Amino acid sequence: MAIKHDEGTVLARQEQKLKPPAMYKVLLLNDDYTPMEFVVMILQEYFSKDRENATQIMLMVHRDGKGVCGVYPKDIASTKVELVLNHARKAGHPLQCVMEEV
Ligand code: TYC
Repeated sequence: MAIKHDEGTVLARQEQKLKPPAMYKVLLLNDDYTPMEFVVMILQEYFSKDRENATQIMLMVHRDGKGVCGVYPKDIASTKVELVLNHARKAGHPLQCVMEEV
């Protein structure tokens, strides 16, 4: 006869412990030198924004100093930061892109 444990099966215990993955905001920071058009292109290319939405986000960053481009699991957020920084440096712009836990 099987022994019945109060704690339930191993699978049930694991399911109870599973937490949703930590999510990270990816932000663009304002600076005085990166062209507005370059920032709009970055938002379209790496954050799947249409031109209108990309322009709104760019203007918000320009006005407020920073703005959220999207929210992603950690590895996706860090890859986006790296790709954006590589693209900006290659183009000779000082654009800053950072991530922060939600
Ligand atoms: N402030 C920049 C300019 O006037 C534009 C800009 C917007 C730069 C957003 C960075 O994340 C940024 N050309």
